[in-house]
Amino acid sequence: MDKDKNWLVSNRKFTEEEMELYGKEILPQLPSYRAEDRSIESREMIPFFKMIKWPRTDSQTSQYILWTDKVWGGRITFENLRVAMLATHDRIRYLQWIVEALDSNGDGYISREEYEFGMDLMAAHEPTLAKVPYEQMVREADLNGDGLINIDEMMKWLEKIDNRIQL
Ligand SMILES: [Ca+2]
Ligand SMILES: [Ca+2]
Repeated sequence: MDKDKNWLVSNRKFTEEEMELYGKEILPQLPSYRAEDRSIESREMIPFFKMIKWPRTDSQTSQYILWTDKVWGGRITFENLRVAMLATHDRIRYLQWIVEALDSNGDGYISREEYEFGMDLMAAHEPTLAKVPYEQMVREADLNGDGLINIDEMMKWLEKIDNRIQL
């Protein structure tokens, strides 16, 4: 398997303690650090990963930056970094994090706009992920038949897709 392709999975497991330490000791050293929401500019993930000695390829890092720019408007908070990094070795946890980030208005449902935006991004880092049209996704994912896709339905559908394309 192409290691670079599978950028979500890492052999390294981060612990909560480690992440707390990075949040306290490392993140505030970055020039763009903002104490009120403990955030940094997306590009400073590059020095951050170097400082914590977590080897990332350029394409991995540029996907994190792209995601941060599109989903969070260019800044990543410590909380988002923490959750994403704790999930790097755990595919299901990572999918959960993606789906929650996809629900950008926080109503618990994935709208057409939220879906299309998210699939574009995922397709960018995962070219083999076939772009499934929204209507088809709803047909496959809408388990309770209400015509809407909630977080749980989206998770289950992505898990299925995940198995189908053998990431
Ligand atoms: Ca939503
Ligand atoms: Ca539904």
